[in-house]
Formats: sequence, C-alpha cells, structure tokens
Amino acid sequence: MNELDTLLASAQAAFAQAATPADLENAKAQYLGKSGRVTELMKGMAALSVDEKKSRGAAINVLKQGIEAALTARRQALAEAELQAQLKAEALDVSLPGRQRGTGGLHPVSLTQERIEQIFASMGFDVADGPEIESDWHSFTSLNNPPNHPARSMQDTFYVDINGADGIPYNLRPHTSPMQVRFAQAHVKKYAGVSPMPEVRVIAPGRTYRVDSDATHSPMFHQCEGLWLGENVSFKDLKVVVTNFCRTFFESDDLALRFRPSFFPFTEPSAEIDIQFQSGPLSGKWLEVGGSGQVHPQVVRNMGLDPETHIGFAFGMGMDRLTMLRYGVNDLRQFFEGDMRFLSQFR
Ligand code: 2U9
Repeated sequence: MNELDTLLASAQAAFAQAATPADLENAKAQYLGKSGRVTELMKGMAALSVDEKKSRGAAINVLKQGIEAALTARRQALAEAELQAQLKAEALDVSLPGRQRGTGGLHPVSLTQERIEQIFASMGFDVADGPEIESDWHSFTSLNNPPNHPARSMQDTFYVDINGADGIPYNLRPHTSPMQVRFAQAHVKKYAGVSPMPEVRVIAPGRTYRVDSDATHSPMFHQCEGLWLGENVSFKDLKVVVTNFCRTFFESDDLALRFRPSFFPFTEPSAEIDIQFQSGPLSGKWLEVGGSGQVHPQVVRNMGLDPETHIGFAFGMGMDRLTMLRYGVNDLRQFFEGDMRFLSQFR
C-alpha cells in the first residue's frame, strides 16, 4: 500500500474512532486543516517538475476526496446516532392509558348518614336540619334537663360567647335533639287547627360536640336522633322501627336487639339499645349503639303539644359508632385525620 493509501486508511480509522462531532472536527483538522497531513503533501509538491506536479496533484486530490467522503459519512453516522438517542430518551408510548385523576368519594360517616336517611325515608321519616350553635334552652331546658344537670357543665359542653345575645348562654349542640324540638314546634304551628294533627316523624342527623377525646370519643362527632309523635305511638312502635333500622343498616336479618332499661331526662321509660351479631368477628357480643324511650311529658309540652293527647318515642345513635361497627374501624380518630390511605378504602 503506497503512502497516500496508508494516509487515507489512517484518516478513516481516526474518523471511525471519533465519538462526538467535536472529536470528529479535531480528527478532520489533523488531515484537512491548515497544518493537516494533506496540506503538508500539497506543500511538498513545490520542488517537483511540471509533469510530476500534474500526476502528484491528481493523486492527492483523489486522497482528499476519499478523506472528505469518510468525514461526511462519519458526520451522518454521528448525527443519526444522536437522533436515535434523542428519540429513545423522549419515547412516549401513546398506547398507555391516560393518567387518571382518580375519582373522589364520600367520607365513610357521610356514607352512613346517607344510608340512615334512605332507610328512615322508607319508613316515612322526614330529615331535619338546624343550627349547630344552639341556645341553652334548645340544648338543655327544652329537653327537661334540670338547671344543675352535669351535661350543662363546661367539662361536658362547649360554650360560645355571642355578644349581645338575649342573655341566654349559647353552646355547640351536644346532641341533635334541639333540631327535633325546632322541627316539632314548627310542625305544631304549621298544622294549628288541623285535627288530627299529622304525626311528627323525623330524624335529625348531624354534627354534635362534647368535651371528650380518646379512641372512641371525639370533641366533634356525628349523631342521628329520631322522633315519632302522634296520638298513640307506643314503645312497641319504637322497638319495631329501631329493630328494622338496625337489621337493614347492618344487612343482617338475624341481628338480635335488646332494650336495656336506663334513664334520660327527656324520655320515660328509657332504654339503651344493644345489638348482637350472630356471625362474624363480633358475634355473641352485646354492642351498645344508642339510647331511646318514650318522650317525657314535659318535653312534649315544651314542643307545644298536650301529653294527654300526643305521645311518642325518640332515639339517638352515634353515626361514627355505627360506621365503626359496619366497617370494622377501631379508632374513631382515623375519621378525622384525612389519611387518603384510610379514606380511599370507602370509595
Ligand atoms: C326529643 C325528645 C327526646 C333522643 C334520645 C338518646 C336517648 C341517647 C345517645 C346515643 C349515643 C347520644 O350519640 S350518642 O352519644 N342518645 O341515648 N337520645 S333518647 O331523645 C329525644 C330527642 C328529642 C324532642
């Protein structure tokens, strides 16, 4: 192989080793630059005769074209490699499903409230709403709580300082009973003169507040109370309504119930409500879910009715408690921490 062929092979090898366009430009300069090998060969022609210059010049030209062809090929190869690397790095698989925004869902206690409302609506109950900041009269006096009853104490209930109010203390309602008093008062006014007055049949779900906080008590919790008042609504009716509700809510036809004698200022006779599952992890245990009783005559009066002509029952249940039992949640505080790992299980 002569000198020129060796030089071409050397240039091709140098270009092949150039890993980047910058390396390739450096290699090009070694051969085609001002002080490159080809330029040196051209300078070397000065001493030749006219004929020798002709043939030598043509041979060097062929060498130069060969080197330039190798340079162009390597430039294209590097550009192609760069393009392929870019395409690979930015590859987007358009067949992948879109990023889901995720679906929201109701809070488990909201699911319970909706379920309770549906079940009682099927038994002809209205749903009442009302203020969470209540007067002392609606929260306690109207419900036959004596003035010094412990439920009125600051250790039991939150008081609100409303300036300029009518001198009556206001508090965060400790139960939803005030809503039923308001509903019944409005009902009596609405049907004044109508005889017989349509029955009061209402539930009052909502937030309630007590000074209490541990794994099964929270300062703000959720209650649902119910009231059925008419000319002859008995304790039997109470047991039927509450039993039907509990069996439907827990989807258990053989759920056992017992009404355990108790005392509340606003009902007489009064009874705690206990349920007992016949299967599952809680089977055999009596679980308290609420309280109930025939509405106390004084409370009937406070609603504007005559206890000689109107009688009925009331009950109260903790909706957080019902939710915990239904879903097997054993720490009430999980309902209020906003942990999506917990809440997304109820979607
Ligand atoms: C009126 C008259 C009577 C509502 C009642 C209970 C018994 C009761 C608790 C259960 C668990 C509250 O959430 S809880 O802590 N409630 O035990 N509540 S009778 O009696 C009324 C309500 C309104 C006009």
